[in-house]
Amino acid sequence: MNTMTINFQKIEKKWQDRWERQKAFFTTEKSKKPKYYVLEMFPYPSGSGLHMGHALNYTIGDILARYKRMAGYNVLYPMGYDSLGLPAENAAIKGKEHPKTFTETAIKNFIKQQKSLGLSYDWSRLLKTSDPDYYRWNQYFFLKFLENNLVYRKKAPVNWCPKCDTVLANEQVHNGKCWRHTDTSVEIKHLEQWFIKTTKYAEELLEKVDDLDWPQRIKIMQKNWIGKSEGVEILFEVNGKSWPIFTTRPDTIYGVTFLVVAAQHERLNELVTKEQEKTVKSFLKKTTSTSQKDLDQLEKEGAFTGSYAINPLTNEKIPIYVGNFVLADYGSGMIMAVPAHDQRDFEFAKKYAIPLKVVINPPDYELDPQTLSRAYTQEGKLTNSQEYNNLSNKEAIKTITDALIKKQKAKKTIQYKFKDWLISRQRYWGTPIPIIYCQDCGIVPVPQKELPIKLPQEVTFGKGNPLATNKKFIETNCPQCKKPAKRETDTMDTFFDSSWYYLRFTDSKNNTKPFDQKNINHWLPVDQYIGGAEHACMHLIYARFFTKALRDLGFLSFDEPFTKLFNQGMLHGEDGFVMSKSRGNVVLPEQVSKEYGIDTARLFLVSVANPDKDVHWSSKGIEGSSRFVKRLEELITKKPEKSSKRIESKIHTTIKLVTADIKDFRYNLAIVKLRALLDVFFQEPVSNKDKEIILKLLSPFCPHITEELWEKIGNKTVLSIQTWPKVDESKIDEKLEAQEQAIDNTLADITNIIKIMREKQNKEPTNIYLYVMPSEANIYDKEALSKRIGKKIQVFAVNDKSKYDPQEKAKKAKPNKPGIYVE
Ligand code: ANZ
Ligand code: ZN
Ligand code: ZN
Repeated sequence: MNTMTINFQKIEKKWQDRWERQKAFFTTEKSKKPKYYVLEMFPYPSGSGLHMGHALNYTIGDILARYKRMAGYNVLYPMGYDSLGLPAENAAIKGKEHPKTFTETAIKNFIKQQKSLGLSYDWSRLLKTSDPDYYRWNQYFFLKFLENNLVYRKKAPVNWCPKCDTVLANEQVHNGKCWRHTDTSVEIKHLEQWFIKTTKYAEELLEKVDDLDWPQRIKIMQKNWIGKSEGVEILFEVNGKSWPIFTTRPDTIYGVTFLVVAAQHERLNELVTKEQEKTVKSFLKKTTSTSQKDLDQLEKEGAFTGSYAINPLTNEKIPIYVGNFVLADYGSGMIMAVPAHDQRDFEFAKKYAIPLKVVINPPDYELDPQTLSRAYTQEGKLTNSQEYNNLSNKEAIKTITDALIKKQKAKKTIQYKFKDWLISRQRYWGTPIPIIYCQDCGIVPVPQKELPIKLPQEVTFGKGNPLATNKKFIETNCPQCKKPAKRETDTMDTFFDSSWYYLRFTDSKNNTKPFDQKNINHWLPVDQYIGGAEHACMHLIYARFFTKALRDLGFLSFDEPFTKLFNQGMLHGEDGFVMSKSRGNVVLPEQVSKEYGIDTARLFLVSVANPDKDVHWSSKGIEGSSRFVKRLEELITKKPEKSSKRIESKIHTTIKLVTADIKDFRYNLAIVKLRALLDVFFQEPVSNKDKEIILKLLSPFCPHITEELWEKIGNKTVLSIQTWPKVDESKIDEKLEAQEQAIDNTLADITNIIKIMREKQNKEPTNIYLYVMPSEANIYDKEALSKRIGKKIQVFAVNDKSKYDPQEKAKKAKPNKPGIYVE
C-alpha cells in the first residue's frame, strides 16, 4: 500500500458514518456492565466555532471514554450546549441577528465540528439550555426552591448605564464606564432581585471539599470562595443607638482610632450630619461598586460623616468615616479601623491624617507610631491596652472577647464571604423567571402546569429590559384572583442552567419530569468531570449547591455531583500565547485535518505534555505525529509470522503500562510507550493478533485510522467497541524488560550529558564510551546504540584491560547501569 495515498477525509467520514449508523456509542441504562459517567464541561456555542484549543479539551475526555468503553464499562459520554447567555444577546443589540438564530447556527456548526473530531458522544442525549424543553425545568426548580424557602427577593445594587437605560453585567463595565458608551459612567442602582439561598449550605459545601478527589488548588479556591471566618461582633454606640462591627481581631480594640461604614450601607444616612452632607455626597458620587477582590489594590477613599462612636471598652469617642474599602454585604458593613495594625486602615489613615495608635509590639523591639511606614500585622505583645498589656495578642483575642461578652457588648459570630446567589438578570436570552405580580395578591408563582413560560420572539434590544418591551408577554392574569397582572421580566443567570445539566443527560428527552429517578440512580454521580480551572468557583459551587438542595427536596440521594475532577491545560499557539480568536493565533482542526488527518492532530495534542499542563502547538511536532501514523499503516503490510518471545513480552508489558497511564491521564507517557512498541514491531516477527493488539491500544487516540487498519487486516467488526487487551503476565520476560529498560535509561543519560555539554560548555561531543558488566557485554550492542543516539558509541567490559577510560568511569558501573564517558 502506498502511504502517500491515504485519504484521511474519506476514512474519517467513513468511520464517523459507520459509528453513527451502528449507534456504536449509544448507551442505555439496561446494560449489565458497570457504569462510568465521563463528562466535559459543556460549551457555550460561540459564533466563531471550535479551534484546536477546544479540540484538546474534548480529545482528553474522548480518550478516556473510549478506553473505558473498551475496558468493559457502560459509558455515558454526552454533549450539550450552554446556549443561553450574553454573547448571543450582544450580537442582537449590535443589530446583527436574533439571539435564537444566532445560537442555532452556532450550535449546528459546533456539532459538525465536534463530529469531525471523531468524538464518541452519545448524540441521542444532546441537550441545549436555550430549548424550552430544557429551561422549563429551570422554572420548575425555581418554583420548588421558592416553595421550600430557598428563594427570596431583596434589593440589591446593580450597574446601570443611564444612556442604555439598562442594567449592565460586570463584564460590560470597563473601568467604571459603559462598554458601549465609553464616555458614560456606570451608576449603582438598587433593584428588587431574586436570590437563591446558597448560604444555607455554606458549611456543608466547605466541609465536604476535603472528601473530593479534585485537584488541590481547586479545593483551596473553593474554600477561599466560601471564606469562613470566625470572629466577634462588637457593639459601638452612636447617639444612643447600637452599631455592630465585625472583627477577627478584638485584641486590637485599644488601637481603634476611627470606624468606617460602607458606602452602600443601608443606615448610612443616620450617621451623616448636616455639616458633612455635601462632602459625603460628593464622595458617594464617585465611588462605584466595590467587590471583594480589589479591596487591597484599591486607592482607599472616603469622607468624615460628622458622627462619633463610643468604644465599648475604653469609652473613647472615635470619628466615623464612610469609605470605599468596606463592603456593605460582609459582616455588618462597618469596621473598627486599627491603622497601626491593618494595612487598609493604615493607607486610609495616612490619606486623611488620622492618628495611629500602636497596641501590639514585636517580640524584640518597640514600634514608633511616628515612623511606621506600614501597618504591623504580625503577632506580638499588647501595649497601650491597660490591664491587657503584655498579653500575647493571641491570648488577648480570647480575654478581650470574654470581657466584652461579659459587658454584653459582643458576641462570637461566623461570617462567610460566600453570598446568596443573585440570579436576576435584566436580560432577554435567559430563562424567564416564572413569577406574576398582582396588585392584590402580590407575588404569585406561575402554576406548574403553565410551564414553560417561553421567551417571546418579538422584543426590542438595547432599550431597557428586553422582555418588558413585549406587551403580550408581560400582560397576563393573576393565577389566584384572575385579575390583570404582570409577568416578571427578569431572566435567570445562566449558571442556573449549568448547575444541573449533568442530571438531565441521564434522561434528556423526558417531558413529564426533569429526569427519572431510576436513570439518576443508575448514572450519578459523574465519575470523571473534565474542565478548565476558570470554573473553580462559581460553576462548581453552584452545581454542588444544586445537588445538595435537590437531595434535600427528595430528588437525589447522593451528596456530591462530581466524584473526580480533572483540569486540562491550555493550548498555546506558535507565538507562545494562549490560543484564542482575539489573539489571532488559532489553528483550526479542519486545516490540520485536511493535510494530516484528524487522528494525527489528536495524537499530537496529547503527546506533547501531560494533559493537565499547557501544550504548545508546533508544526514540527505535527510532522512527528504524522510520521508515526504513517508507520502504523506500513506495519499492517508487514507479512504475518509467528510472534517472537521478545515481541510478546514487549506487547504485554506495554498493555500493562499504557492501561495505567490512560487511567491517570498520563496520555503523553502512554504515547511514548506505544511509539517504542511500534519500533519493536518493525524489528521482530509479528502475527496479525499482535497487530490487532497495538491497534486496540491506539484506538482511543487515533480512532479513525485504527478502524481502517483493523478492517484491512480482515476484521468486519467495529474496533471502537472491541474489548481492551488483557495482560498475560506469563508472556512478560522480566529479565529482558529490565535489560531493555536499562538500555533506555542509559541512552537517556547519554542524551542528557550531551545536552549539558552543548549548553554549559558549548562543546559538541564526538565519542561516547560505555563500561558494562562482563555478562552484559552482548546486550549493549554498539551498532544499535550508535544508531539510536546518532553518535559513535564504544562498549567495553569493565574488566577489559585494553579499554580507553581516562576518567576511570568503569569504576562507577553497576549491573544494568553502565559507566558513561563522553568527550
Ligand atoms: C479590626 C482589625 C484589626 C481587623 C486588625 C483586621 C486587622 P476576614 O478574615 O476577611 O473575615 N472587615 C470586617 N467587615 C468588613 C467589611 N464589611 N468590609 C471590609 N472589611 C471588613 O477579615 C475580617 C476583618 O476584615 C475584620 O477584622 C475587619 O477588620 C475587616 F489589625 O477589625 B478587622
Ligand atoms: Zn451604555
Ligand atoms: Zn391576584
